[in-house]
Amino acid sequence: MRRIQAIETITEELTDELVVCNLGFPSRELYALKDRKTHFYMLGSMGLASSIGLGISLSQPRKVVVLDGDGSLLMNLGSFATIANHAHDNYLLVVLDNRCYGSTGCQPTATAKATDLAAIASGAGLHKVKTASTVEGIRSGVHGTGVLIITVEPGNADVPIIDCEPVEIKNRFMREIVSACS
Ligand SMILES: Cc1ncc(C[n+]2csc(CCOP(=O)(O)OP(=O)(O)O)c2C)c(N)n1
Ligand SMILES: [Mg+2]
Repeated sequence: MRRIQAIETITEELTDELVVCNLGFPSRELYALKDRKTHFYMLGSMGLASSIGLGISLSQPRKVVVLDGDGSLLMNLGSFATIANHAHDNYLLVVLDNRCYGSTGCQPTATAKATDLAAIASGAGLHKVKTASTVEGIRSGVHGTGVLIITVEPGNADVPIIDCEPVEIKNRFMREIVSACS
């Protein structure tokens, strides 16, 4: 399955959850498939989606779903330990593992060879770690919490760049959180 099909399956299952999406093509694919005010598209900071999503989940009650990449998560592996020790039951980290830095030319990441993200997550203390590689697995997994690692094929969809200004992405997302809390 290609990453865009995994993202499409996830969007079909989600309703009003807050979504923080990894930079590059994953955000572009999500935006092209389905744009919502509840989506926060990362436009620059590789590796920080899981941490930003965790902070949001701790500050309000709504469920937060993070769509991260293998390469980005590998840049911030300590995030697993922070999630294991601090996340509440409203946080799901989805890792779209295409075994490469897909957005910048598909140079192989460590998961292409020896590194097992699910084992690292468990070792960091996370009890709810699932893996999926099918549409059905994604459909059920995305309703859980903890970590869901989805194996996808390399390849980016032919989708345009996001035509919403970064400040507007931030502002509308913040308004969405505030209105849900008030
Ligand atoms: C700190 C930092 N290093 C490098 C980049 C350039 N960069 C943007 S996206 C990307 C690849 C991301 O790979 P991954 O997280 O696996 O997501 P994928 O595109 O494969 O879905 C890279 C290297 C960046 N934005 N920030
Ligand atoms: Mg990747």
